[in-house]
Amino acid sequence: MKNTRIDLRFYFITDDGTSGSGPLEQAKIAIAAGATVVQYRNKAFSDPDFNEAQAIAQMCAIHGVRFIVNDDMILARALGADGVHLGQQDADPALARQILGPGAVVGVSAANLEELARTDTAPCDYLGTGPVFATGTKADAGEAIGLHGLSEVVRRSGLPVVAIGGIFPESVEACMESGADGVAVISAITRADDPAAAAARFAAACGTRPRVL
Ligand code: 3NM
Repeated sequence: MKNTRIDLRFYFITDDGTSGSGPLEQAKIAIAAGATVVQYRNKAFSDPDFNEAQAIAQMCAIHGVRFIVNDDMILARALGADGVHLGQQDADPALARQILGPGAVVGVSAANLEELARTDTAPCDYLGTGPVFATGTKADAGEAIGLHGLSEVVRRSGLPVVAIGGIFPESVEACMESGADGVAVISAITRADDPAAAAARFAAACGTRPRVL
């Protein structure tokens, strides 16, 4: 089975670039606010991070939040994650599907229509596209595609689409109106003066409900 149903509305991604709170604290804030997905993204992953990643996985399981690991299928399996998110330079989606099995969530990034055309979307459950707006969080993110670019990818992909890159609570409605099923966010929460308040504004814009942790 493919195209596992996943509620993409409020897709939080952990930030490994902040000097303040770490991924666990960030994930707690997002889950409490009403995130529907947490992606563990740690490009500088090292052994001591495993316990932290596991704690996030457990928190997601308890609260019915989908837990996705960026790039690393071995880590995803070790953590009992719901699935993986793959960039264009990462493993092939078909391989991920084969390794993780029919019930896993497999997501893939395609920055724009050109990348989408090169992507094997058949084994995937959803597509991440962007940056929709300018972002300082990912150095190699490329040019922003804007809302028009987002709507074109939505129209062509045939998959649920999550918009990523430079998204703030104020831009959620426009992304949804452009056909996105959800928004993925890092810095507008993790680098906000008040991350919990920022996460609550995302939840309100995405139509999700807060949880008691
Ligand atoms: N991927 P922020 S943009 C992780 O375009 C990531 O594929 C992107 O962070 C892509 O919400 C991005 O801080 C960073 O802009 C998103």
